[in-house]
Amino acid sequence: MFLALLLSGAMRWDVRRPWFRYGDRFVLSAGHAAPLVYSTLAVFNEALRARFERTRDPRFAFPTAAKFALTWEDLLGFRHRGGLPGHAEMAGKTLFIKANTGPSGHGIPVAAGEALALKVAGAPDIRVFAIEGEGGLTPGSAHETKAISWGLGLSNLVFLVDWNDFGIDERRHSSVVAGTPQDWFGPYGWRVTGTEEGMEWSPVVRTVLDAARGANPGKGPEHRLVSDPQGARLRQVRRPLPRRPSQAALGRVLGRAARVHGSLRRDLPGRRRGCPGRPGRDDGRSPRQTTRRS
Ligand SMILES: Cc1ncc(C[n+]2csc(CCOP(=O)(O)OP(=O)(O)O)c2C)c(N)n1
Repeated sequence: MFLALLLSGAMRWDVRRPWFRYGDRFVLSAGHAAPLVYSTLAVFNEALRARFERTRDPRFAFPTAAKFALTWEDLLGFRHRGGLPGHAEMAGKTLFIKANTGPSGHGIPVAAGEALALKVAGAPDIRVFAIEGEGGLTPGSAHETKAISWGLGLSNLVFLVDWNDFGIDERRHSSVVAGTPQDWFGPYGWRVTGTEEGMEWSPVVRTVLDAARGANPGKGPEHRLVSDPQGARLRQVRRPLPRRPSQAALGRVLGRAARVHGSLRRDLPGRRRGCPGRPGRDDGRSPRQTTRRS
């Protein structure tokens, strides 16, 4: 879903210029998925870097000497002091993410606030895309935001939900998040679209494009204040819960991962203590400033 959003053209953005003023905004409401965003940016940036090295074409060069480009070296500092934080900051190499989100559901009000600010600023064509899991829809603030978004006519807000019936617990999410996306968004006046084939590229791209650019009839000027925010749901095909690995198997996998991680970090040129890719240093602020939690 995240890749479909970035690569389908649904969202206007530029990996080289995350500060791009007229670009669409991205809020990772499912803040726990920060590693997904980090690694995706690293892959894109690596592709750019390789292309530039091959062609020397300035279109593929990082502006500002790659100061804001998150690369694979930065991934090795994930959750290490001074490195990429567990919940992303809108700073340094993660300017792409427009808010620090950690607690489930807390990105929804932020995304709505950003959408409102853009409307008030006279830039309603700039969209705000937020991604959340269905587990993040349970806080009261999510309900209040759904209601006020409709009242404020935030047609520039697109909320993507990875409705996979799965969280961090052993039981299915549907045991606490009953109903469907339509049940959760429809009564609040949101337009709900989606696909059951959440693991298939084409249906997901179609859904994301429809959510971002499909008809939104309530948007006419006469209904400005009550136009429908656009919502999308993406529902993965139901899968059986994965079998829980034994402690021994888990230990083996984690041990192997730690060894690979350790050797990669050791091999980095010019590394002493701490970790590479310090976003805080890059934007001229101390690591303490940039790793502060909200
Ligand atoms: C308020 C709050 N409580 C608990 C957590 C811990 N937590 C991290 S991820 C997660 C499950 C999220 O499930 P879902 O939103 O469905 O996302 P998915 O697992 O599908 O990515 C929980 C409960 C949290 N981040 N915030």
